[in-house]
Amino acid sequence: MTDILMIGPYPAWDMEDLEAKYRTHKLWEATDKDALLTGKADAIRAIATRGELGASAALMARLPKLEIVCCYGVGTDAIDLGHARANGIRVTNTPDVLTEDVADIGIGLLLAVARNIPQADAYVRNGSWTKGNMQLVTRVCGKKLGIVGMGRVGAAVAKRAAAFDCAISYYDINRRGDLPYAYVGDLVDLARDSEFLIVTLAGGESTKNIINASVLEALGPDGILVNISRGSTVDETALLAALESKTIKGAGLDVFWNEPAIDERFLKLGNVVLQPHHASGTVETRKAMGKLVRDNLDAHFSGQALLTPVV
Ligand code: 8YV
Repeated sequence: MTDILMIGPYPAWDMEDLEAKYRTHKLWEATDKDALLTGKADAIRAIATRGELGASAALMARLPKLEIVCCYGVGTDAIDLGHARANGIRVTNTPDVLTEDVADIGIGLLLAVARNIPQADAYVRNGSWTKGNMQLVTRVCGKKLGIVGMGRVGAAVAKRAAAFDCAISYYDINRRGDLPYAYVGDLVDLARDSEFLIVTLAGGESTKNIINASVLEALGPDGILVNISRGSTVDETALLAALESKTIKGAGLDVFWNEPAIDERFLKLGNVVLQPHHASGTVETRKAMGKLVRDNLDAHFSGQALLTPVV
């Protein structure tokens, strides 16, 4: 049996399949992680990781027989791709299968913040409805939406927003000639001209803190920010200040710096809706993601072409 290192758990249906075919070493369960890595260094040929857990160069360097890193997630920003490339280590991810669910949550968070859906739920549950009328909220349909990042998820968000009759503009490094939406080459300009911003960018150094104080100021006191990309794309110090001082109206956040131990200031805010990095977390999508990870592993170890190679 081939030895694989798992950085974090997968759902039971994936674990069963992996454990039937491979000798799995579970790093998250190991009381002495160092001993596990040293003891199995000459056996481990693959890493199965998750988007938010990744695989560092230091970890990969400890495994001289490592051939492949398979990521349960589309974002590979937490995997040191440079190290993988330089050392002939293949990397795969799970694109496409999660696009629609992530886009759904982008629109869901926007609706939840603008229409105060969590507050409305609390209003009914705590009996306030019997004593008066809930305060009026913000319309979503027909508004100006800026999408930050027009990749697969950005395009899927745009498709949904078009059905809400939103006027759609976007910022990206590349202009998409195949899409009908207005391209804005400057993020501050996009924020100034938008009522809502939905961030769908890939994480990594080039997008770190790209949603900064200037972007938030341009979005303005009626603006809503939604982040379904990576926590790293938003300057959280600036965001918390903007939310606390209400220089933006609100935010819907699926991702954060320091997940899952997020900044506790978020928990005290009434103008945010928070998600536990769960945009791809439907049974349907997670089954497809797990299958893609397993199919990539099986393909690699049977000498077939990888299904979704990154490196
Ligand atoms: C996570 C993600 O991988 O696709 C990505 O990049 O961040 C997510 O889908 C998911 O939470 C599984 O760990």
